[in-house]
Amino acid sequence: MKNVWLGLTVFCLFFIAMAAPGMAAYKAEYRMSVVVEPTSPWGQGAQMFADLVKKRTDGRIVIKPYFRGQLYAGKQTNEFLLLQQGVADFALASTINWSTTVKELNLFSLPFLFHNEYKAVDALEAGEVGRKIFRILADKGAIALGWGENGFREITNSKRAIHTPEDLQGLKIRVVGAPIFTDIFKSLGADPVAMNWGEVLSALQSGTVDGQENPVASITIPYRLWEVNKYITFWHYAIDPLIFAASKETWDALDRIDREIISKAAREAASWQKKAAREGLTDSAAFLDILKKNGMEITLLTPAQFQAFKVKTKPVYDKWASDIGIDLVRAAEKAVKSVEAKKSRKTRKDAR
Ligand code: X2X
Repeated sequence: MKNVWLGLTVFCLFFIAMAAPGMAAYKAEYRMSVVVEPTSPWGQGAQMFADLVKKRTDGRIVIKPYFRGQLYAGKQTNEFLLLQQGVADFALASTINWSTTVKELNLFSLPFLFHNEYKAVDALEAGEVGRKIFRILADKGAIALGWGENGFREITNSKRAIHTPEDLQGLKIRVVGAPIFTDIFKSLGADPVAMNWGEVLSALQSGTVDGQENPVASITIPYRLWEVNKYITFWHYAIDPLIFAASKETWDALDRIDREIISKAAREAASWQKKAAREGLTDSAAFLDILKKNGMEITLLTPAQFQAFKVKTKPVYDKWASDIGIDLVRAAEKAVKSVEAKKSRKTRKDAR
């Protein structure tokens, strides 16, 4: 009997010793970086992820979203560094804000590449391109857990309706501090001003800038941009995917079961978040109504008008394509073509 007790005690001590390093490494609070307010689908997706993790780990892991970019103190393009350094444990981040550190992410900002083809975006994220991007992120210190979305970025301004590149001449347009955006707006004859999101509303109010570009469901509506900008043009010129991610440092200190719980919660929150961001897409009447009721003047481009913007920005596209990596760009172009081909086959079939 004595030997049995001794054996059990040794076994328990061994077990505690094995478990202790992992347990000891757990933090009382895990910090999650979010650029925007809690009220947008982006913010709500982050909160949903945090809530699911807390519930399913029985409170072992408490993730606190720090909204409005509180963790990076001003410079949103520094967000990836926070994950690399473990200052942020998690993030639900725009690919744009990380694109200055991870150049391949500029793929999604290539002007007019996706042009409203959400299915091509989904196919890319779920396929080899998505996996390659996740591997690149892991090599740089961030474990990607799922794709969310900010949405297609549409342009608003306070001066005039934009139908052609000429309408953009001389307009001061706020852009994120990622150089591809400065290149795009310069090529269109506008005057791009790089600025952090936290400063944009007051800059629009004071007239320091005339306009900005952001998705409707995630930004224009929750931030009530009609209070500062009367005109909006739907031109779907860039898609802005979001990525749920963990700092590698944080990830490595979690045990296997908790990692699985977190991965599953991220996938669920990502799929909810993406759907919410796409709700009532661009041309949906209900959606346009919200903007109209609030006094916005809406411009929808004809295919020929759209083409004029595409032609003007082609040199920027080509310049950035080689920087991003031609294989990634060709794969994206192929995905878009295949979605377009399917669509036109369907249109022909329906017309018969
Ligand atoms: O700064 C922006 O425009 C925003 C909120 O969309 C991003 O974080 C990329």
